[in-house]
Parts: sequence; C-alpha cells; structure tokens
Amino acid sequence: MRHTDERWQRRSLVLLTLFALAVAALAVRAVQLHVLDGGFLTAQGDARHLRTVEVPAHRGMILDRHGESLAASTPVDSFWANPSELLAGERIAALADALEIDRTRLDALLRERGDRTFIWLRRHMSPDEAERVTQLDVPGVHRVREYRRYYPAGEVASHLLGFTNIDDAGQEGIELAFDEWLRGEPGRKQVLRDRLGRTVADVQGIRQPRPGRDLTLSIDRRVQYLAYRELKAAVTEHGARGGSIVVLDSRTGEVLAMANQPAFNPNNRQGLVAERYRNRAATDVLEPGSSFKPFVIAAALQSGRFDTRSRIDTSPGLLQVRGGTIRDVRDNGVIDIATLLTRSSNVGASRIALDLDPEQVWTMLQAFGFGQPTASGFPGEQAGLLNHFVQWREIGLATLSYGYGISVTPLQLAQAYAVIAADGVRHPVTLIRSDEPLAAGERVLSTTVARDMRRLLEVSLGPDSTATGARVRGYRVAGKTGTARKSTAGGYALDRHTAAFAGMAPASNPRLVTVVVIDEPSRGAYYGGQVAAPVFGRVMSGALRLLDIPPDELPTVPASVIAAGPQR
Ligand code: 59J
Repeated sequence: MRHTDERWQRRSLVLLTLFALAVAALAVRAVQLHVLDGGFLTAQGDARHLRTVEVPAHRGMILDRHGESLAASTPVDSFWANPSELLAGERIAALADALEIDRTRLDALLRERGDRTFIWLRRHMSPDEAERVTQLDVPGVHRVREYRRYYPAGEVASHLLGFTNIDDAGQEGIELAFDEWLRGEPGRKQVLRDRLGRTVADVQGIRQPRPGRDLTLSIDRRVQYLAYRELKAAVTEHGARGGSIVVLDSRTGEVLAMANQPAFNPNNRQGLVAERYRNRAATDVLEPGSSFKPFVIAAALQSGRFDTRSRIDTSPGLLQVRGGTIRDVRDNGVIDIATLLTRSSNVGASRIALDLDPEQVWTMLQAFGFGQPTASGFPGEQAGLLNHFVQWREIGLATLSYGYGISVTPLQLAQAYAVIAADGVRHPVTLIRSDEPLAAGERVLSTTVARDMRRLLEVSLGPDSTATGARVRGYRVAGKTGTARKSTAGGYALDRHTAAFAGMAPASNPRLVTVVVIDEPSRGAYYGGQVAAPVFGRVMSGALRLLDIPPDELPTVPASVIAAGPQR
C-alpha cells in the first residue's frame, strides 16, 4: 500500500516538472517573439496583402466603310493614391510638379478626401509624362493603364460618332448606340502590395479583359468630308443658324455621310455646350414645305386619278377651302405637274390632294416612313409628326400637300426620296455597312410610278428652275427645292426660313440621294434654290466622281464644233 503511494507521488512530481518546463519554454518563446523578433514579423504581415484590381478592356475602333479609322482608343496612364499613405510621405511638391498639377490643389485634394482610400491624382497622361511621375517613386502613388478615345476626323464626323466619357464609356451618338458592341469587358487581377502600397508582383490574372469589337460604319470618310465642308461653307456664307446634310446610297439604305452645323471638336470638348452635340439630321424636325410635294403627287399617280400629263388649274393663285385660303406667290394658270413642281404651286398641290382619298394618302405617307423613326438606331432620333387622317380637315389635307402640318427629320426626308430613287422600294436606313445581300425592302410605289416621279423631278429642274445650282455636269439630276417660313408661337414668321433641297443622281438609275437643310439664312438670300441647291450640286458632283459612278448624260457638243465638220 505504502509502496504504491510513494510511486504515485514520484510520478506526479515528474509530470509537474515536465509541465513547469513546458510553461517556461512557452514563456521564453513568447518573450523571444515579442521582444526580439517583433519588428521583423510585423513587417512581414503588412508587406503581403493581396488586392484585386480591375484591368480596363480595350474599346473597339469605329471604322468607315473602307476601314479608315474614325475613332480609336490609345493607351494612356493614370495615377491614383491612397491619401493616408501619401499624407505620411514627403515630396509632395516634386510630385505635384511631375503630375503637372498645382501644389495647393494637390494638398487640398489629399486633405479633403483624407478618409478615402482611393483618389485619382491625374488621369490620361501620355506615356512620356507618366514616366516622369513613375521615376519619382513616391510611396502611395499608383500608376494604372487606361485608354483615351481619339477621333481622327475631328469635327467632320462629330455628331455622328458622339463621344465617350473619361472611363471610355459611350455617351452620345454611335459611341452610345453601339456601346455594348464596342466596349468589351474589363478583366480582374490580384496584385501583391507592400506596406507602402507598391505593387510587388502581379500574382495572377483572375480574368483576362475581353477587348471590345470593331464597328464598321456605312459612312464613306471622303464623302463625309465633302458634305461637312460644303455645308459649313454655306452656313457661314448665309449667316445661318445651323444646317444638316444627309447622303444615302439609295440602293441599300446605307448612310454615306451625315453632317451638321454648328459642329464641335470631339478631341477637346472643354467649355462646349450640349446644344452643339445634337445630330440635327436625326434629332431635329422641320416642316418640310415644298420639298414634301413629291410624296403627295406620288400618291396621286399611284391612285390612278392623275398621270404625268395631267393638267391642273391653279387660277387665280388662290384656293378657298373649308378652314382657310391657300396662296401661290403668283397666278400660274393651268399647268402640268412638272410645271407645278418647278414653280412650286401650293394651290396646284392642294387641288391634287383634295381630289384623293385621305386614308390612301395617309397610308402612303406612312409607307414612305413619315411619323416613325428610321431603323438607324441613332440615340434621340425623332419620329416626326404625321397626324392621323381622321384629324385632317380640308385645310389640313391642303396644307399637308405642300409640306405644312407635318414634321420630319432630314434623315426621314432622305429615306423617302430614296424610295423614289429605288424604283419604289423602301430600304431601311442604316449606319452600319451591309455586307450581306440586302433584305428585299418594302414596296411603297409601283416601279412605273417611281420612274414617272423621277422624270417629273428631273424635268422640274429644267430651264425655268430656280435651282440651277443643283445641276451636276455629266449627270442627270432629279430633285426639289423648298423654302418654308418657320412656325412660331404666333403663327408663321415673316423673316425666318428653312431652305432645303432634296434630290438624287444619276436620274436614269439613281445611286445617291442627298438632302440639304439650311436653318435660318440671314444675309438676304433665303430660297432653297439659292441657298441649299448649290450645296447639293457640289456634294453630288464630288461624291459621284469619288464613287466612280458612271455619268448618264452625254456631253453636249458645241454647235461650232459640229459646224466645223469632221476633224483630221
Ligand atoms: C413661303 C410658307 C407658311 C405656312 C412663302 C416662303 C405657306 C403657308 C400655312 C413666302 C417664303 C415666303 C400653312 S415661294 O417652297 O410657299 O424656293 O425658290 O412658308 O405657304 O400656307 O416669303 N419657294 N414656298 N410658304 N407658308 N403656311 C416657294 C414655296 C416653296 C420658292 C420661291 C418662293 C412657300 C419661288 C413658303 C423657292 O416652293
């Protein structure tokens, strides 16, 4: 019994001693870690922290139909900081210098945002400028790769392309409409940072950025430039408020050019007002006035009640209808339809319209595309206004026949003229190059009526026309002028006009449709024939040659040459 007790005591003593030794060992180790190795371990813990950062994706380019660049993203460098890291450091003055920002501004920036862990110091520096900042190696300053959009065509395609914001996201125009396509998807990567926030190593890419896709427009950069240049010259010459021009390929519905005034430089938008950003050709409406007459006349031909030889009595240059009086500038007497178009008789157009079934006219105007936005997909595009025929009274139908009480965008007007150009078929308007054979399109007019209409629009530009500026040497041209008083709060203004010209060439087999609108010419001349037709003529002349479209008019041989007989 006693023997057992002794053994037990001895065993307990051994255990106790071992336990005490273990405690002592732990205490020693604790002291060792805390006191001796403390600094080293703290440094290690802080030095290695992983952060996930976003890697911006490269935005796709916008190209013209021949692959010329219209918008491209170039790499730039941006700098950010964690203010608490930077405040602790010195060399703020040198940093401000290298960043090319004001010292006091940098101080304020850092103090204001003192509680945040991320602020931008400076964005979008060129690689050279950025290198100077990086060389300073100021702790807490971080460099990231970003992209900046550049528009090689500058003002020339400004409204059409729109622009991106500083994060390269689409804000206006094509950049906005096709943002999803262009934008790509940012990647993510994990980086290892040291205690001062410097990236020690890219640990791993979690997800590669997916670059955006390129977008090929229907636009031809050369035609676009021509359209821009001639429109700008005319708006300047006539002291106009603004203007628009649209050039369509009438066989496909592709927009070859679209320009407006005033314009803006998309590469430097500082201090610009949003007013200048509007692509008026799609976002602004006008009362078309006489440039609208062809559509009601086309409805008349299609109805079978009129043909190209029909004669209309416009005497005495006045027409009383229920609700008002229609006026011509003079008494044109009994005239055929071509003359009606040349002299732009409002009475003649009204007489024809009043003889038609309103529902049939309305259906046809809808088929031409009025009252609905086109298929262009352009942001902010207007539908225009085409009242329902049950709302038309006699006066409503009469004024509609010469282009009032309806509103259209220049793009819609071009689309409708393209129906006449394309033998009666409406092709949806598009801003994207179409590589595939075209969808059939929608038939609006019979081929015969479309050709008759073309002939009338060609003849109306004959010797008596006020629109001689619309003529193009070597090509037959068909088209129509319009001069419209602008509607204001108190009725129609006496001194504010929209001057327009719309037409096509070559008239025998049209390829191009061009619409020119000049808003409020103010230097005396304001008729569509004087102000808009010459722009049409110059743009068509250049575009037909640029596109190698064969002439359809035989050069006239001077009588003197014929009289001289065969040359040897
Ligand atoms: C006109 C109108 C206003 C709206 C008349 C333009 C109407 C009308 C009420 C007088 C200027 C002007 C609904 S005429 O485009 O007839 O291009 O060379 O603005 O008639 O009833 O001092 N065009 N224009 N009319 N309104 N309301 C002719 C015509 C046209 C010309 C000239 C002069 C108008 C021959 C326009 C041209 O074809």
